[in-house]
Amino acid sequence: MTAFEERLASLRKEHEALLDRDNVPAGTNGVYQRYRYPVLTADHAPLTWRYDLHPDSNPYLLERFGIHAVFNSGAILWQGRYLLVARVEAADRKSFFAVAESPNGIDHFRFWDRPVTLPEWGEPATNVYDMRLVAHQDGWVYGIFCVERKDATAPEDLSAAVACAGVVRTKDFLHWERLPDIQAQCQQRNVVLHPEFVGGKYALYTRPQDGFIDTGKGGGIGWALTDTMDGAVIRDERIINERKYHTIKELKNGEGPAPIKTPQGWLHLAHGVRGCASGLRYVLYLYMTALDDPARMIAEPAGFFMAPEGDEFLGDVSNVLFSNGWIAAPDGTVYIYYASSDYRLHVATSTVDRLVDYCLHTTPDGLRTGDTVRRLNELIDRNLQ
Ligand code: M1P
Repeated sequence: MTAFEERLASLRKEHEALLDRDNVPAGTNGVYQRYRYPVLTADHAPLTWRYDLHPDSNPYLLERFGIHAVFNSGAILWQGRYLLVARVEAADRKSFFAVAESPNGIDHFRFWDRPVTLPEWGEPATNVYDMRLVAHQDGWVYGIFCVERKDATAPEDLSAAVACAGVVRTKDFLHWERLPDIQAQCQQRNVVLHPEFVGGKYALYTRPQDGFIDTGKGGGIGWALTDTMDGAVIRDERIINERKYHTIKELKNGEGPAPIKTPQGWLHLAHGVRGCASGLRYVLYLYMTALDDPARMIAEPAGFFMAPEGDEFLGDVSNVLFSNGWIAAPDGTVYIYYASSDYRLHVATSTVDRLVDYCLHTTPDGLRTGDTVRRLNELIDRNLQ
């Protein structure tokens, strides 16, 4: 065996061992179950993406294409298969989308042979990321994602960028039809399509923002109706989930995946961001809205639902949990795909019943320390009776 063949055999063995590894339940707090291993990392990327596998052109079998991170993923249960459309970040900082598939939702995820070749619309994007997948009542699976382009009005500021929502739709995850970017009055990220028509229109969760990073006057998660997704426009946007002083979403928030329909209401997963001495802290929270009016809040537990733990704290953008994908399986299990620190993707499992119970029976944020102590004393009183 040549040195090249030996190295290739060892790379293949290591890679297969990673892809074949069973996941193991880790800590649970009763509401959800974490797992020991991330479901997708840069190391899960196929060897054919990273190496030139020809001894004549790559005699040392060096990596020729750096894959740096795999994180924020859309998710869907499709013909019995758990599909993720992951944000894959190359060493050159550009993200792209790639489909990975698992038979059970918690391990053995494998990328399909090729990444998604996204059709362009308008000026070609500098970057794309964070696709929310939704099987809409109209029969299409939509993917809405952030499109980033250089801010042409500030050519001297190399960080100035503009975010808007790109739209694709598919029926097989192989062929993607690009629709026009969603038109809005301001920058938009974290735009999510509601799975059902509302009053005969498409409904969007939005996140208005004055700048590329800062939301500025953008007050939180918004709601807007549009006649079509083929040239969607955000016009009469109203805030349905506000950010507030001294909460986990003081600085900004954003809808996660599309909400899950439950008998008690629409169940939402979102991220909340606050500033602290170490930078921005991203946590996940849940809230619920009414079945007959998905824009009307009916429950919002105080504080975070999930926050970074252990290794999750560290990555390219530390202290971040972010989710744009979850799957509610027919047996009631919910698979929550969350990324840590913009670097790797994990799964946590729960059930619709538990998540609804958590939402409906955890008291809301009273916005003052006195109210927090009052709520705590009420619980202690009940327990000491
Ligand atoms: O770096 C944390 C997250 O920052 C952005 O989200 P938001 O606009 O809500 O702050 C996105 O770039 C997201 O991909 C990233 O994980």
